[in-house]
Amino acid sequence: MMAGMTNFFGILLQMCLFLLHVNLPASSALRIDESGYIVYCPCMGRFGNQAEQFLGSLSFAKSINRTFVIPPWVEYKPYVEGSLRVSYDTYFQVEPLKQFHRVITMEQFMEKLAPKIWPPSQRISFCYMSRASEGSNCNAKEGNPFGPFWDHFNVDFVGSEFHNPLSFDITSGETKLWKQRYPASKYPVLAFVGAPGPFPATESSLGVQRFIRWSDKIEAKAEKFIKSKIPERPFIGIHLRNGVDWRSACSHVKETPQMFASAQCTGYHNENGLLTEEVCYPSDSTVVKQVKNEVKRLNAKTVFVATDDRDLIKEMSKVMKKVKFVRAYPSDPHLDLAILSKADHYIGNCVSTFSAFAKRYRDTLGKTSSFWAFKYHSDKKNTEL
Ligand code: GFB
Repeated sequence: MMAGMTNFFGILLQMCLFLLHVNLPASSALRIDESGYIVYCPCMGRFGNQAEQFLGSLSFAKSINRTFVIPPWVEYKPYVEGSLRVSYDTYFQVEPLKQFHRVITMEQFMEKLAPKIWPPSQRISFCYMSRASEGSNCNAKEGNPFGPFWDHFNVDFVGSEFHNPLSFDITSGETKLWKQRYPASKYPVLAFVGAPGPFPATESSLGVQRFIRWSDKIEAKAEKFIKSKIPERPFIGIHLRNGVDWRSACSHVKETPQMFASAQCTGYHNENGLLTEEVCYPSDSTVVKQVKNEVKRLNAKTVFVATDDRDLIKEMSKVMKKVKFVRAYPSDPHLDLAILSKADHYIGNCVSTFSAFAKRYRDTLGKTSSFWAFKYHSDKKNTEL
């Protein structure tokens, strides 16, 4: 009797262990990639800027065949000193990225792999050239958000490596040179001071956007908002980038044919049209007129407004009395972007990288977008409209 019971419990235990094994999270079975890893701090700009460089950085990791360590987003909160780090999967899914290339989150990498393949004594920071005013050093931890970023993961660097003249341009044929100069056997981890991807994103990396998908949480939040606040469709989503920082940035437009994300409307060689101050900072009357035209064209019932500052809802309501204008409170950049990416039509700011994220996301869904005040060359048809 006793022996039978022991046997029974033994089998039960084995079954439990088997089930436990089957359900083990992927992280516990992490294999070391002999081709090496790329780690970096997204230390430049806010969300839109970091997203631009994310595209190029992931493309770069793929081109030199190293696993891409997905950094957290660096965020800044009003009236809060320093910076925050928000893990990638707070806003986006990790799984779709794996269809493009081998990836691991930085949190997992630091916890599970760094102790084995990147011990403290081997932590070298990579930069193009010295960033020190005196001596020769990447100074990877100097200033905010640099220091707090690496401190968050308990990383200190014991040396610097200047990778010039090698660049991150994946179209330049330097890929082979990176592999020759930094073989994974000697340099398992390339830890860059900043993103190893250009700003703004180049044409060659735009396709990566297809693999950047909202997390279930953000999706659900956006759907809930649309269901409760936008019951009547079609709805137009608009992005108004009109804070003081933007006004001052736009005053530099006359000095340059391209600025920030402007290639999304002008084309990379201004082949579609010209960048003007009005494109960068459209007047209120331009915004009202353009929204009115689109509302009429689409017979839109609702306009969703995302903005960093003035929503112009009062001004628009005056001339579109039957249209409902809505905005999400409290301000939530990712919720705004997710709603914009679901609108039936979108009007964005051509120069803003924040605007560009919504435009790229929509492109992957086959949805139409247009830009404030942008005039296409007469021989170019706006195929998006
Ligand atoms: O994302 P971002 O680099 O885009 O910076 P730009 C703009 C930030 O402003 C966003 C907030 O990350 C948000 O935090 N923001 C902008 C918004 N629009 C909205 C909105 O509609 N809703 C909400 N909730 N927040 C450039 C930077 O900003 O601005 C440059 O790229 C420079 O580095 C320049 O600082 C002045 O490209 O628009």
